[in-house]
Amino acid sequence: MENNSIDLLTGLKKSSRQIAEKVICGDRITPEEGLLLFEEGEPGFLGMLADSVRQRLSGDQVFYIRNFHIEPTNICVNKCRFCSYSHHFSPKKWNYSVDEMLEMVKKQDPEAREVHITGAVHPDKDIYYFAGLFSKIKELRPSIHIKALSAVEIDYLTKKAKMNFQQGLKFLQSSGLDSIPGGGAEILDDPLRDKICPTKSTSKAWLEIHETAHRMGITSNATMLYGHIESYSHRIGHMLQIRDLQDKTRGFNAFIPLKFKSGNNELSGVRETNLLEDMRNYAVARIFLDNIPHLKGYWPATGKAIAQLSLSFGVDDLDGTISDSTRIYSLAGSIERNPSMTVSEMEELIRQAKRVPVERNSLYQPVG
Ligand code: V47
Ligand code: SF4
Repeated sequence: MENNSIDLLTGLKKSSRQIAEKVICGDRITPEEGLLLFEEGEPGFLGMLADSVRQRLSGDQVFYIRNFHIEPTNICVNKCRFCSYSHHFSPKKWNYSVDEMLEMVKKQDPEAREVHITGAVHPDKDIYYFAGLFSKIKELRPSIHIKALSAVEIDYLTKKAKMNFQQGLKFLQSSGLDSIPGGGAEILDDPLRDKICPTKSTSKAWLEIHETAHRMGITSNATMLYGHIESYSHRIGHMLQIRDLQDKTRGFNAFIPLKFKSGNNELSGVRETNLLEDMRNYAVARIFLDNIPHLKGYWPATGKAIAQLSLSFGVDDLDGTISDSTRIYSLAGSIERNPSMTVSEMEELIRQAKRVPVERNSLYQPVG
């Protein structure tokens, strides 16, 4: 009999059945096996495997947080080809003052536990400006968790201040920074980065910043921008580097696949991935990244219905209530023009998927 023949009992190829056995036993899959899942995995099969990993890690719980964003500016020294948000492509241009941002904080939900602050890399802003912003936010709302500055922003700010990553992060931490978001990772492959974001931080810098943060007790997330000009091998290579770093530090809270949205940017000619591809991507991420506790379905980017469906493909975290405070995805064509969810809407969406909603803090501890 041929080596990769169909097993009559399961209907699976031998290679797929072997991977399934590994995943169900909690064993790690290899990059080659990850690639095979991307190339040959049928959606129902991938969903079942991803679900077994999610169930092992989170049971029936689906997490969310009361949060909002601040995007200080969209004026950017970079010109990433997939970006619709920066002043190079957006019809709007903004650069808020610290006072304006403090006013935003005052107006936001008093029960919000987290503010996510990230934006473009403005040529005139420095590390002292952000340190001042963070400390003033903490004066206003001492208990709020500040998740701020992607590794790309940290790279720029620390270099400008002639600090190394540890010095820069220590200074920001002492000013109120609590954790760092996962942005700027895109695909951690420099030849590919040269094509889609040529002036952005290197893969090495992104990984070093996260590693340094983790060693200082600052946790973070990791994103992956997929569905543009990358291949499945690029995606696996990206996730392998995240998995390897997580083995060393255990500092990543969540992995966040970000589907490329083609509205109004230099890659607008690229056709967006379809729904099955998006679900395949969530599932393979959940199966491959066995050491990352949470997989986030970022609904302002995907829309609520797709986020709900992703709960059957490994996702156990729906980010948060957002409160109409981010523009990154609406400017790129997301159906969520003014993303906002009430707590009851969020909980209903999770219950409809037969899961248990759990309000969390930024460190994924249940609250409320
Ligand atoms: O790095 C920009 C992506 C990221 C587009 O850590 C695009 O909790 C798709 O990192 N199509 C920034 N994606 C956002 C980000 C993030 C979002 C939500 C939660 C967290 C977290 C982090 O947005 C960028 C880039 O990968 N992005 N333009 C676009 N047209
Ligand atoms: Fe600037 Fe970020 Fe847009 Fe790149 S993705 S151009 S760094 S705002």
